[in-house]
Amino acid sequence: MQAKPRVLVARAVFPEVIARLSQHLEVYANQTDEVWSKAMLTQRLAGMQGVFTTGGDSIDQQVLAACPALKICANMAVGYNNFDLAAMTAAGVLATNAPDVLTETTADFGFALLMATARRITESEHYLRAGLWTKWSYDLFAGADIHGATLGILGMGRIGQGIARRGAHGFGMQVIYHNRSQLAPEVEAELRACYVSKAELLKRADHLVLVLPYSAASHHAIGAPELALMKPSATLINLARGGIVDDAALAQALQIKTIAAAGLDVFEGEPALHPNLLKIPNVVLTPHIASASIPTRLAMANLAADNLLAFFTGKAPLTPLNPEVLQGAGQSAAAPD
Ligand code: 8YV
Repeated sequence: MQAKPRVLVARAVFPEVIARLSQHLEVYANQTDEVWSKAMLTQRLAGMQGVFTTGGDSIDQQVLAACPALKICANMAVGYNNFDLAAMTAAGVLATNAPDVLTETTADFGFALLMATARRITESEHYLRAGLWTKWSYDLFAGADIHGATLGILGMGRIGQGIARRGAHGFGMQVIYHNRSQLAPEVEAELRACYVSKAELLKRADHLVLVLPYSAASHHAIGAPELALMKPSATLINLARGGIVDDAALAQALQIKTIAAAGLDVFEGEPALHPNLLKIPNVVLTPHIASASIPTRLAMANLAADNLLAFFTGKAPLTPLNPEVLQGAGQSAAAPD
């Protein structure tokens, strides 16, 4: 009998997902959820044909060179900046991600973070818990309105569109966006969204939500010069990736009130945070949980597992990022002797 393909699951996941994978694959799980350095991951990947990764597990040229048996990397994330996709394609390694299943949950969270930030929810709760609330005042934690305001969206993919829909249809917001490419007129009409230049977006938005993918091109897309263009009353929400915002420049802008407030779910160098962000009150900080509803995280894990199972049972993976490597997939999926 042919040996089952060996697959490493780099981080702890739902036990039922490990059980599903184990029906067809020899699974090396990390259910104690140790966070491995790249060297440790590389060591554990030796002899593995597949890997189940999360957004923090980097698969680059070095890892690929050290793990020639590797045939597929299935990311439990829609973002895949942890993959060197060109190097994977060159090495004939299939990459898959986990799109769609998290869109609505992430868009919900974008709104939650926007509302918490604009209406100063966490700041006021900290004040109350600290026993500082002694009287009602006309301007106590008075913030910005959401209904009727101008919602700016930078990056108009699936999640951006989910946020636009909520803003336009749920809160009567005027939606403006900037993206690499303009949406089709019928999509713009449905979303009631208007395409503008990046500079106009920065100048006009009352609330600016970042939902663009991270790449060398989007590194520090929001830094001191961009923040300076924004309204002093504006809020900035980063749901996308750390590194898109220059966190040091943002902390400074929040301190001197270049903008009013920010809500951040992702950080440069996370889980570490720029220390200045922890010192200022007008920022809502959450630990990369935008997709973290239980059904959605389960759906993301199952989609990554489905990709692995499809690949190793000779079926078409559901969400390939470099489908060109599937030419000759029959031999790619073969288990070792
Ligand atoms: C994940 C995310 O929670 O899907 C993404 O790109 O950022 C999050 O939904 C995280 O990357 C874990 O894999």
